[in-house]
Amino acid sequence: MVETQAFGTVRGQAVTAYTLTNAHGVRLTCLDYGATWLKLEVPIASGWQNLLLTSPDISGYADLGSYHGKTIGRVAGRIGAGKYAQALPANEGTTTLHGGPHGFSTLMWQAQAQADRLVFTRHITSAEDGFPGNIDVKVTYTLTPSDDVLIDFEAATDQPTLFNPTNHAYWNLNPGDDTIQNHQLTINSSQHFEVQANKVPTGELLANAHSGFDFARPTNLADALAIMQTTVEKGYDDIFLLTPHTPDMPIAKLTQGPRSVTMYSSRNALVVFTANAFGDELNFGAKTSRPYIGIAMEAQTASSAVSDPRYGDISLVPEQPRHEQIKYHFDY
Ligand code: FUC
Repeated sequence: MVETQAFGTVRGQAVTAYTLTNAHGVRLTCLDYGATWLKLEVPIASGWQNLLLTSPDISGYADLGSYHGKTIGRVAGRIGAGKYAQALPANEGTTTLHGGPHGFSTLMWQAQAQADRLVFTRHITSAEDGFPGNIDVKVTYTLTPSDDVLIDFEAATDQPTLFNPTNHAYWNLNPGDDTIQNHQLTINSSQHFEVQANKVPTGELLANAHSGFDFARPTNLADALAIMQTTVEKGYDDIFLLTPHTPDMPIAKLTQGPRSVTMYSSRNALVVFTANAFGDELNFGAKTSRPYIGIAMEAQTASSAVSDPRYGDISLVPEQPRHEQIKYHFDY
């Protein structure tokens, strides 16, 4: 079943929310603006509970700083100045963050709704976002009968370019207004990337063990965040290198009470960001915006891959389309 709802306008263009419902009553809602994941609602005794941080209206999505729910591309994370052979448009000092100032998250996409999937397509020219190559991109959200959400990211190009997309959903599994400090997190990782002051990775790896980065077993986020209070960030904004794994092995699991989200990806990194400095410039409705109100878990290829082939390949070349997938499973 597909329902549509008007969701305001961006730069004069009408934005539409599309909702799919599966046989269990799980509901997935996306916007054509930013190919944004707006809500993931699970059935509970009194109705539905949304597990995502969601702004009540389109004004929340015109803010580009939090990227909540947005599709991120062409390249997730940070590309430091000079790390790529060609100059890229900067939007954080001299760094290109999350696809730069005209990345996927800022664009209107063409939507096509089917019974179990929402398909967003976009032709993006080099002139439009400042990356080399004109690309055709397709982002497909599928809601399965077994309460999985699959996001498929596909792209083709006419010139060599880069493609390392992700989704920037923030989770908060609480029914009420509590932060994610009462959640447990597990990550299939034993190392994370050292970063410079501007958060661009140095290329060096650091061990997770015996530090606030050790999520090898289910770990209370309150305890982990307490350790992180000695850091500048006072929380997580970090790139975890995933342990080599098969596509059917979870890369991460977030749990609160009976509810959990389990993530799968064949890529080698997970960025974890705990909304460390969020304040009242953001509006998440009944969830009061403040530090740790949500946790973003962004599956991707390690951003160091842009200049260091040891960490993967994010190149996109003509005649060789790329396809990446992130899978989320929900228990509730
Ligand atoms: C994550 C972080 C960034 C940024 C963004 C909203 O991806 O790596 O620092 O704050 O989220």
